[in-house]
Amino acid sequence: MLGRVEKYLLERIKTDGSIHITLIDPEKVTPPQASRIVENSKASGTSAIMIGGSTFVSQAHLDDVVKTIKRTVKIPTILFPNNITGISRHADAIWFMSLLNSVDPYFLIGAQILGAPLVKKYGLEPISMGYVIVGEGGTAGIVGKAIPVPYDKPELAAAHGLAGQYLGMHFLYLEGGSGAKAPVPPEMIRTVKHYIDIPLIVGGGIRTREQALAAASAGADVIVTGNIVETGDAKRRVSEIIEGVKGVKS
Ligand code: 1GP
Repeated sequence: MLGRVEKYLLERIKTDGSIHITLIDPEKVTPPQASRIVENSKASGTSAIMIGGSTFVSQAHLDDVVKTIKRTVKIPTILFPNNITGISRHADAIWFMSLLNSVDPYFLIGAQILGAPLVKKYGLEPISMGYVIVGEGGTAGIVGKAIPVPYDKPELAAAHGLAGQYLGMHFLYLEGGSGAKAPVPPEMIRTVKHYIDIPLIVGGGIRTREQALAAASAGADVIVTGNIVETGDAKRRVSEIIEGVKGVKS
């Protein structure tokens, strides 16, 4: 049976075509800053809030950020953990994810084994997701000991995605790395989308309406942006991106 947040995401995708999710990196913001960002993003039409970063954040700070976000907006909060330290009891759901192109079993299944009892104990909704790091990979690629799939090898990314789907994962995330110089190319998105039947999430380096539109038109069901919400004119840029994503049926 599907959980509440997963059902909500699938319904939003069905109705809107492609949707946007705002990523908050708890390492980079104070709770009041997080509150301001999510308020603006919600007003611009973002569908959910993801919370996670690539390095370490204290449990107390993560809890504070999640609690503040929950108080500010009513859309779902989904943890995006890089390790077991990314779990907070205050969120609605957690991407229960495996880094499919990691060479370290810890990021394939080790952290998940350690974290699963906590997910159960906290009553978080686990949403199964295959995570593939592509292109330059950024900090996530280094921390997760991934062998990133080069941007000019779309069929290799598709093979990772298909393997994730056949293993029973419900979503696939193509990650270009936070702050990537170039976002995941539309050609790679198109190829992966052609092979898989599960919803496709794309993020990393998306900064403009055109880039978001290109990703959505190529088949991304969910566009994630993190970095741009931390810039000065975040409100305008996020609403432009959401505008670009809206109504694109892949
Ligand atoms: C990173 O894909 C996300 O995990 C978002 O990337 O911060 O570059 O938007 P940006």
